Amino acid sequence: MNDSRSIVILTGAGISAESGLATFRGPGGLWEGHRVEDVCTPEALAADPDLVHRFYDLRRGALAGVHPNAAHQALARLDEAWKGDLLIVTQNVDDLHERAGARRLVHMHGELTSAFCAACGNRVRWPDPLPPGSACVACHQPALRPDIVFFGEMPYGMEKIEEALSGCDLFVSIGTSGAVYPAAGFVQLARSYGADTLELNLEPSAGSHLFGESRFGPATSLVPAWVDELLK
Ligand code: BV8
Repeated sequence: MNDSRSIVILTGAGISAESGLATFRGPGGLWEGHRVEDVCTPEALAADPDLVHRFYDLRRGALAGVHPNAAHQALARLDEAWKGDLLIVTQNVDDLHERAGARRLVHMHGELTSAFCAACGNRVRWPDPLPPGSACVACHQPALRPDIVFFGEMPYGMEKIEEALSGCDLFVSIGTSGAVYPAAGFVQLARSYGADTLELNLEPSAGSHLFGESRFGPATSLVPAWVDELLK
């Protein structure tokens, strides 16, 4: 594949698993026994703000103790070296892609290290615990919430993502179960535009049958090998 061609890469919790961050739907994937679908909703936030804020405080607090792994580092190396268009679309809310050096990156489900004001829409970097009712730095309302896209909310960057998908020659999905939309539908969109499609995952996912090629194994071995292939 010559390096003027355009690549879109979708990542999910599986790319951060070997850094020590639990996935959602795998063994041990429940957060304190909660299914992410039950905690990650506007209704849960309204009904039990302490639970939802604590769920995200726990995960934000875990970031200091984990580091990017060889898969994150390989994607950052590709981002640096690739002369064609390239976009990493992550469903993950951890900061491991950027800590590995990735630049052409979109967090479509939000970020743990950001807070969002439900009153005025202001976004602010927030690396610390975020108690319910924290005051917004812009409008001073006690309306800061985790800057996370909950179920039923519109993912971030969809225009940019759809534009990248419409022009890509290769769509690669790494470490995602294909359980959550619209991310799980990107492979069909890419195929409809004539892109080649590749899945790198620990085991077959809900969408494996939609990919031109699937490779199964841990991301820290599959992703560096794939990037080496691409850059040689
Ligand atoms: C929306 C927040 C519309 C952050 C998350 C169409 C059909 C059906 C349902 C819907 C649909 N369209 C919309 C929906 C509803 C819903 C949805 O998809 N529901 C599902 C459950 C059926 N979607 C939404 O609500 C989305 N919003 O569509 O809005 C709209 C339109 C107009 C106006 C307003 C709204 C919003 C979805 C975002 C929800 N937020 N999380 C957080 O808390 O982290 S979702 C959550 O699941 C995470 O973001 C996570 O990223 C995502 C997907 O999970 P994965 O990343 O895939 O992780 P998982 O554990 O599932 O799988 C890990 C994989 O890794 C496995 O395959 C495993 O084998 C592999 N693996 C493990 N170890 C390794 C590995 N691979 C490699 N190496 C390893 N070592």
